[in-house]
Amino acid sequence: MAINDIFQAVLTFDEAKVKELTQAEVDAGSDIDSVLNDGLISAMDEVGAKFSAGELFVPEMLMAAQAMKGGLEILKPLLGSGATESKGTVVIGTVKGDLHDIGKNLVSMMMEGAGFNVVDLGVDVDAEKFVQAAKDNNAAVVALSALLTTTMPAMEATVNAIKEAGISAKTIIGGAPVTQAFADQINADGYSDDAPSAVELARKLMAA
Ligand code: B12
Repeated sequence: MAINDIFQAVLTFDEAKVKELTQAEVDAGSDIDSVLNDGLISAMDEVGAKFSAGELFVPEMLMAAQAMKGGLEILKPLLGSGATESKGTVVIGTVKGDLHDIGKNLVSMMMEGAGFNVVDLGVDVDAEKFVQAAKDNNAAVVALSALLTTTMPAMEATVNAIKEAGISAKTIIGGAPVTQAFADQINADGYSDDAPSAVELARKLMAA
């Protein structure tokens, strides 16, 4: 019941309530996996479904992600202690020369909401930094964002650098000017056009 209240609080973008209810579950010794999966993650899945159905838009998705993050911050210390298993590591960043980060942050938050360990490298990230971070963190997925047509070549350079370094992580790309055709052209492993479908893509690639 209380876990369903967490789910509802995320869907009503009530960060204070999400934090309060999550803390109460932790204090009561509830199963952390259940708080995470049935409360926070399933709420973000619902948000993703509503976004795809055109019932919610980017501002609401950001608010829900922010609320979910409030709960996640409380669970994080417990998650790292082996109380529950991470679903894999995603290294994410906006490529070199590009400073746009709103979409990237949204993808990052949804990935966290889905239970992945997310290493966010920020903006203006060069290929070497992606390669190093993928190695250091044993990444399952490397996610690249670009909002400028002029920085799309940096995506190609990064995908190539990752493959040349022999890193097995799957590369996924996105951002307003990016398309599936471009992903195919540069041999990226996947493309998606919004944050919820980026989560689905990461899940699919990790399962493969
Ligand atoms: C906000 C904004 C800015 C802000 C950025 C603030 C910030 N912190 O990000 C500021 C003002 C700084 C800015 C600067 C510039 N901008 Co600007 N900016 C925008 C704007 C209006 C919105 C972008 C945005 O945040 N959208 C909302 C998010 C949620 O959407 P999104 O990023 O597409 O992300 C979604 C998906 O694409 C996907 N996704 C995103 N990343 C990833 C990654 C993966 C792996 C996956 C799977 C999916 C995925 O999921 C996201 C969530 O659903 C766009 C216009 C537009 N409509 O896109 C122009 C736009 C991108 N900017 C543009 C330009 C030209 C610039 C400047 C060069 C302007 C200038 N002359 O200085 C500079 C460049 C600075 C730089 N070096 O990066 C042009 C680009 C044109 C082009 N063809 O390249 C645009 C298209 C505006 C235009 N119509 O001219 N900009």
